[in-house]
Amino acid sequence: MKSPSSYRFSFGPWNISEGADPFGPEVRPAYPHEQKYALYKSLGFEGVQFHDDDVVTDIDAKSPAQIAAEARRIKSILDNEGLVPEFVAPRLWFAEQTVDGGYTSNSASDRQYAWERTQKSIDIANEIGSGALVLWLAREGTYIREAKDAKLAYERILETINRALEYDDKIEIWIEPKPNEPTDQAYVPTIGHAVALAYASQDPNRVKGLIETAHAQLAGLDPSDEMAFALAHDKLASVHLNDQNGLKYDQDKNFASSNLRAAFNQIRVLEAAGYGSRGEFIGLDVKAMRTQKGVPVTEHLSNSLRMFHHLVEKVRSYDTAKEAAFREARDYEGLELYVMEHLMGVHQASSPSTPNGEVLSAAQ
Ligand code: 3MF
Ligand code: MG
Ligand code: MG
Repeated sequence: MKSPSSYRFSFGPWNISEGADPFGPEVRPAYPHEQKYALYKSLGFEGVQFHDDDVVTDIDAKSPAQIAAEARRIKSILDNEGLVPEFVAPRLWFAEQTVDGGYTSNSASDRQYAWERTQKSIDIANEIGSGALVLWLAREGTYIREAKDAKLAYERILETINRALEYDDKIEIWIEPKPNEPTDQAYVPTIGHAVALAYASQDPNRVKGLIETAHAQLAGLDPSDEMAFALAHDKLASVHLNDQNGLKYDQDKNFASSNLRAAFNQIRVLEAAGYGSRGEFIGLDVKAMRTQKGVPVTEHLSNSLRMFHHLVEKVRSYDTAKEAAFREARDYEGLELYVMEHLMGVHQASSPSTPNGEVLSAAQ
């Protein structure tokens, strides 16, 4: 069993944000992008998740040689700080060419732009020493269903995945599903869709998923079951742990802050599967509260990490023999009470009982 410190943690520079919400302006001055790398280690993180333009600014204006040089410069910063680049994601949801999506746009020139950004992201990943391309398919969806041919859109996403696999014979593609926002409906809303794309691709072993807690919740699904599904197919490459208070805008709240039991269950599932033993990161995708003062604001990251560590302890002190006995007796009322009291730190002598109310010996 791993010690909590044996997990490796990551986040993206966008998580040290200026505090804007979807309807308002920024409320804090920007913390200089390249100074963020110096914060990682002291906050307890060693992995950096990148958008392509976090590595290479003004990416459209730069030649391949300039892109490579810029990426090498960032790599030397990472090396100096002792940081590891986890993945690179083409930030297609910021580009004017992709207002109606990239890979699934009806416009051939938009699709070409999206493909070129994807190639550049793979080139950048290679330069900085990351083996993974993340596709958060943000704008690959529709505001209204009639806007696109959905079947063709699915085919185009698969075609893009295959092109990327062909373009580089080592890169892995990690799909981060999300059901909506910024579109009304996204084409890859759940990990099931992502895993289907993986199997349909020409190299299923190199196509995996990244599950964000809040994205599963926005789809009305349980994040721990989504993770379990990916793990059962050996397709969980990374996670974005965070939280979400019901069906609202994408909140990226602190891990465990709204749904403590669901957070416990995510770690329970990850631990049971040995997640992390092949170097997978525990990634966080959390946003600071708009009201938080100071620059840079980082408490949301350190507090989420702290909750993760506390919950790892809760998972490791959870009595699986007791759980097994409750399951055997099919006493889920008893099991639930045990889980809740365990989470609350209340230690009552709860034991499974038979339908007649006799206490089972296995759990005593
Ligand atoms: C989406 C992501 C990131 C976003 C980031 C934007 C890889 O959930 O994880 O894409 O860029 O969250 O704020
Ligand atoms: Mg989110
Ligand atoms: Mg995310």
